[in-house]
Amino acid sequence: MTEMISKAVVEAENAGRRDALSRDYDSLGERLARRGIEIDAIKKKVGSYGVAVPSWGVGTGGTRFARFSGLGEPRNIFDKLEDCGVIHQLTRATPTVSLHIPWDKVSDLQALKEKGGALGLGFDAMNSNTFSDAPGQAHSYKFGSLSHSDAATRRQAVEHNLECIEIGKALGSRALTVWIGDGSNFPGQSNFTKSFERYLDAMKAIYAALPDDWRVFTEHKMYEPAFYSTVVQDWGTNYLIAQELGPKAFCLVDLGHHAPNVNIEMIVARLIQFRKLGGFHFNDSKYGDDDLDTGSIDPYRLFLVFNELVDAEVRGAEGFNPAHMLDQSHNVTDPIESLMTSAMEVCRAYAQALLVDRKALNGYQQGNDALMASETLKAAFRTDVEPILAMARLDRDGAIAPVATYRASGYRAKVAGERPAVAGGGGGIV
Ligand SMILES: [Mn+2]
Repeated sequence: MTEMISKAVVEAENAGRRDALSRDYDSLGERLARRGIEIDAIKKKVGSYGVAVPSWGVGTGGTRFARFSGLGEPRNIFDKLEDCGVIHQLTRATPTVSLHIPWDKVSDLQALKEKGGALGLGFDAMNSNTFSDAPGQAHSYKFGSLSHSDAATRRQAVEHNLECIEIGKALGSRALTVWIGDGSNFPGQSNFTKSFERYLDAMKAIYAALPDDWRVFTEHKMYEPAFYSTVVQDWGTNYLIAQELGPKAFCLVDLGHHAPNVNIEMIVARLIQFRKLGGFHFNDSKYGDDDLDTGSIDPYRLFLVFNELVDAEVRGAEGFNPAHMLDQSHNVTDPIESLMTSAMEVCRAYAQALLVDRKALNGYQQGNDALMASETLKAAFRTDVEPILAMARLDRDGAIAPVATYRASGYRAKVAGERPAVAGGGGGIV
């Protein structure tokens, strides 16, 4: 196993924090025991939890106005995997990487697979890109891709997705995520019905090429790059797509792809109920996109989403097996630090949701005791579960304090010396 951060640094950083953590863990364990909760059982569940890192997330993101490069940015997918290796080594919460084609396209897939294996990383869902033009492609996606009015352009977009499946098969992936930027900027520019029909026809061709043990996730987004109408704009449209395609098709919920104040946790519950929740892109937003780090704005909403997931897990909801991925843009932070804290925020929401007294909650719901139902959720959310998360990391040779350990390691300065700045390279927001 290749360790990106020297074990000596991790051990030295942990040594100074170990005793305090041990006392904090025991103290929390005592308080949870009073609530009838066994802390080691929660730690075990948190320790086995994983969220995928998007390969594009380790590069610095930007807006349509500008992108301000960071130091030592990864030059290619091999560099990206090394950065992902750092994130997983210190947090022990990100065992897989989600690739993006063509940004991560390489000629030697075996070498890529071996690199992942050496870093202890597997490959999560493949992501296709028909929202921008690759150099030299025959037909432009300026006016759409899978729903384009021109059949040859649609065919090109379908074939790109088939290529993503082939690459994923070679790497051991088991899913394809499709997000398109198709839509319109003017009333009348496109026919809503015809464009959705064309999209469904194209997706059916992709679906037909899926291996038996694969799933396809379609991702909705309310607006941008098209600002008047978007072909796959909301969870209702997304559900229709999954229904039309068949049993291997599921809806992917990107938390930032909804209007402000939309009740995302209820959407999650609906999709679980009708066995079409495929997975998540975790992030946070202040307005209407996936620009901000997971849990940075509204950690309570993240908790409420996980409350629905744990509810489904506990009752053994049929067909419940969502894929968990991060998808966010890092414009002003070191992407490795943002992804580590975001992975930990997801783990935190999961741990808090595991603490919900579901029997009591059910009683309050049955008895229409709105205040106590809310307080039952709040009691779980207010619990500082950090000792559980830190102990779960320590048990698996991770860092008690990942960001401090990362800074102490000097990793960013080291790669800044090895990786000359490059232009482009693909990044931003999906
Ligand atoms: Mn996304």
